Amino acid sequence: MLEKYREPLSNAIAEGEAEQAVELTRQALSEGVDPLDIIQGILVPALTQVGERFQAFEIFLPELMMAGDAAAAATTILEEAIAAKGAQRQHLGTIVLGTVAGDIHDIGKNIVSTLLRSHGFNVVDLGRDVPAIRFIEEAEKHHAAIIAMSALMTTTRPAQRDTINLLKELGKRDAFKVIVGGGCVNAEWAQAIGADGYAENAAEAVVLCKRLLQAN
Ligand code: B12
Repeated sequence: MLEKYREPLSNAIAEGEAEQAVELTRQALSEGVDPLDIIQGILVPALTQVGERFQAFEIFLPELMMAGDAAAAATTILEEAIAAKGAQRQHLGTIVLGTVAGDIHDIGKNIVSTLLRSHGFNVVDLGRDVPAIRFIEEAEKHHAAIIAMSALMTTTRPAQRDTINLLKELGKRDAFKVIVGGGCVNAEWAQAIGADGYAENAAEAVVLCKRLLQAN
């Protein structure tokens, strides 16, 4: 069933056809396709390809922005479907989540937020372009167990390290678990900056957060 939507939905995103992307997403969901399969199987590969074409100067910023908007519109529908499926009442702990300073990419961060919520976590979503100090202040304010940072660019990735270093400077490193993710992040980077964990996608982020909280 996913196959049926791969080409039309990928094209709608690549061409920045937001309405069509939303319509196709609704159709796929109504036929019982799993929202996470649409994200991982169609949305992420389509956006990866858009990114590669941008990097190769085959498309330019307006096209990148239109593709981003189309993907964000489809994601909103998918997030609603995920939330409706997993309306859990349990409270597994609080996670403060945001995209780091200087970075406005938030499609992936929003998916992580929705999935964590649907699995019973209380997520305080700080949005995008979040300074290091704000992650810490909000985590303290909300008695969070985990600080989760998304970064999509090699130029903004160091901001994840800045937050960890600031926690150390303030003598608060042990107060929170810190996890990192986003397109330009990997396990080696997470280890190098002293994060407590990394996850490649939203589903793995849920597993990671559950594991980290059990270890407490
Ligand atoms: C869409 C997009 C945009 C949209 C963003 C819209 C939005 N609301 O987010 C717009 C058009 C605004 C945009 C702008 C720019 N972009 Co852009 N963009 C992309 C693109 C094509 C897709 C990103 C995306 O949404 N992927 C899909 C989501 C679902 O994947 P994800 O974010 O990785 O998230 C998943 C996992 O990583 C994980 N995850 C995510 N966060 C977290 C957090 C935690 C804690 C955990 C555990 C897991 C986790 O779970 C998610 C779901 O599975 C990427 C290409 C790429 N390969 O990433 C370029 C890309 C990131 N952009 C790039 C660039 C250069 C820019 C601009 C600088 C362009 C410009 N000249 O202005 C600006 C930056 C502005 C800024 N200050 O941030 C470059 C970055 C290069 C680099 N230096 O590393 C990329 C890689 C394109 C490229 N190949 O050149 N962009």
